[in-house]
Amino acid sequence: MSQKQLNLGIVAHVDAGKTTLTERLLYEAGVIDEIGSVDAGTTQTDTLALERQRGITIKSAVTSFALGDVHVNLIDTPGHPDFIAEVERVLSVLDGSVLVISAVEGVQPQTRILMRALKRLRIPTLLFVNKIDRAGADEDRVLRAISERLGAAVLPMSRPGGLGTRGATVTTVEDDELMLEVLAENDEELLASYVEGGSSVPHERLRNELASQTGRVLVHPVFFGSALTGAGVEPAMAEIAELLPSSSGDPDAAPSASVFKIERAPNGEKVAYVRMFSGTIRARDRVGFGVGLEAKVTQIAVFEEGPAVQRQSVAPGEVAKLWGLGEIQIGDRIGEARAAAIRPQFPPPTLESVVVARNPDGRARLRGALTQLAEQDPLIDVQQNEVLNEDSVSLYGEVQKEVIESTLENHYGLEVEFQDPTPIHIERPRRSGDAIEVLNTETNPFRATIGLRIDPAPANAGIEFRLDIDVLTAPLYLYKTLASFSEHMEQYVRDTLREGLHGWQVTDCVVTMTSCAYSVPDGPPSKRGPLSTSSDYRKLTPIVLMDALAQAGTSVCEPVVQVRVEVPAESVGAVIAGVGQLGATAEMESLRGDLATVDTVLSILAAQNLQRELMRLTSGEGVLETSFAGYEPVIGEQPRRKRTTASPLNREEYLSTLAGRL
Ligand SMILES: Nc1nc2c(ncn2[C@@H]2O[C@H](COP(=O)(O)OP(=O)(O)OP(=O)(O)O)[C@@H](O)[C@H]2O)c(=O)[nH]1
Ligand SMILES: [Mg+2]
Repeated sequence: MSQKQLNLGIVAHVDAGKTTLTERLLYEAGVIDEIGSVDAGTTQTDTLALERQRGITIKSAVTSFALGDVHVNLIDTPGHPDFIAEVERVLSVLDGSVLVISAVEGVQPQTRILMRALKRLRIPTLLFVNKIDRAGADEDRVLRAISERLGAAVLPMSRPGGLGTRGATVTTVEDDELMLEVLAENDEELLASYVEGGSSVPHERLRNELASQTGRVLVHPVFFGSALTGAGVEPAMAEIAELLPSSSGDPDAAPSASVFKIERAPNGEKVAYVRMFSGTIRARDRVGFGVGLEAKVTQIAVFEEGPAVQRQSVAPGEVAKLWGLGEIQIGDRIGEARAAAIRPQFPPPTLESVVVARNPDGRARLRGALTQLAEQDPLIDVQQNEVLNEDSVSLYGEVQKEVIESTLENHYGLEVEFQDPTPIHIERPRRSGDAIEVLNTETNPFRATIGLRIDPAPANAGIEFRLDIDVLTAPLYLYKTLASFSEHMEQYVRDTLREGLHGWQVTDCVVTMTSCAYSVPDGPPSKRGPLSTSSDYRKLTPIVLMDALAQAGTSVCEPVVQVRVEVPAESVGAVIAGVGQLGATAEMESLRGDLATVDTVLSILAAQNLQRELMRLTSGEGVLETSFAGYEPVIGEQPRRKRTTASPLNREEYLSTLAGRL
């Protein structure tokens, strides 16, 4: 009898009004009696002290309400690009979303980035055009921008009146003709009716088709409103349950759930937020997750009306907080072997910065604190350099840096200093390379045979691991199944590739295991089993893989951004010359009236330089917009990053650090 569940994300560019809309929805649904405000720091979902001070959302937050017979888990997400990683993880657990667009600021670069991801992941999405009460709100401009810049087929479901005034209102559009026109694009039968004049299509048929096409992400219904005054929110809310598909699953199936958020309880205990896909988890159940890990769930809280409440079990479709899973990580699947590496939807952080504790005894505590932060946000990616005795974190930008800084100060009592951020490079193999270490030979200190080949893969392919060995040679007595052996080997490979020939992450490659053997005792078959242990495979993999990589060679690539500058027409020449001085070429993309746009691709640092120069070149009139455009090989000298671990290429040193660690 599991209830219909709708896991609904609210996403948008920064300041579009997501948190205000969340508050308004909770109020309309009767969950809260009084509306909190972002500006007074009293909302249900911006609960962190830092969020309240700054008036921006930093972490995604879950709340819930009932919409008729559908139970909605609403996830309010941050809009600032520095916190895109939070959105990334939420996307994988959604049944539908509301994309908020400001009627004043309109479609922003971040809106386009989000829409692209929603379409790719096929997440049905309603659009809410917010802030119709603010001066400068414009209906036609926003609708045009949505279809032109978002490339989305839209169907206006409501229409604003008194735009730009506090008293702005919304009327519901009941236009079957318009609905038919939009829906006919994707339906042969409706197209035929449309061509014939269309009067014969019943309203019911159109409504069903609208829900179906919304569910298939072919159409995006658009609502106007003001989260602040409440205008237009009720009609939009009614349609959320009607047009977005809710989910249900088999409560008796094997449990399957996905972890999208980790938090520390006040007592320091780890709390995992999961969305259940199927099955049931009960308090005191043992569950499996990650690579071969298992633990007992000690406590469960489920979102019913507003915040989470303690319960004994969690059913399919529900979102829950689970206690007791000490080693669980964001992105883990419960009850299933680890999900095939999920492709990231958004760009990775491109900068990193060394963090130094000002407190004299701070280093060890700083490490502990950074490790906890990285657990809640895996993209922070802490690098602990034993050789240089320093720690660095990866960063999206200035705001994220400030947030980490104040969190360290307020939660951990640590004053820190960030050194100037530097770009994070990657390495790609240049050619194929292979290597092998054979059991019982002089060069091989471990009890295993491993052969590995590394081949270059296309840009953005990530790392792929394959087994190409005779099943009989795999140490199944250690790993139980071939799949589990493959999963563990893949982990060893990924760990090794974190630092390539020049110290950067190696990516865009396929690694194939070509040879394998384990050690059996000499002499007649005895009761003693084989001698190889999993640690032999774990420790030998880096030696073989780095040998193969050294043969392949790598090219170091730097992050580049697509840059678009909007400048007064008379500055175009100066800007193009300025880009030229940075070693790149620029083109004038368009000229509209007195405003020109100039496009170019630059390294992160060059883009920052251009940003600074722009002030001077355009007398403060220029606007620069950047978006991540991938990695380009560095010409000439290859930048290095100091390794944080001993290089397996230097076998003696590698083995002696391994020995030291034991
Ligand atoms: N006039 C007007 N102001 C609004 C409306 N909705 C939100 N605001 C204001 O816009 C500002 C940002 O609102 P938030 O709800 O924090 O926006 P957000 O999208 O959650 O922002 P982030 O989470 O930081 O990305 C606040 O000052 C709100 O009071 C609206 O409909 N009309
Ligand atoms: Mg917010």
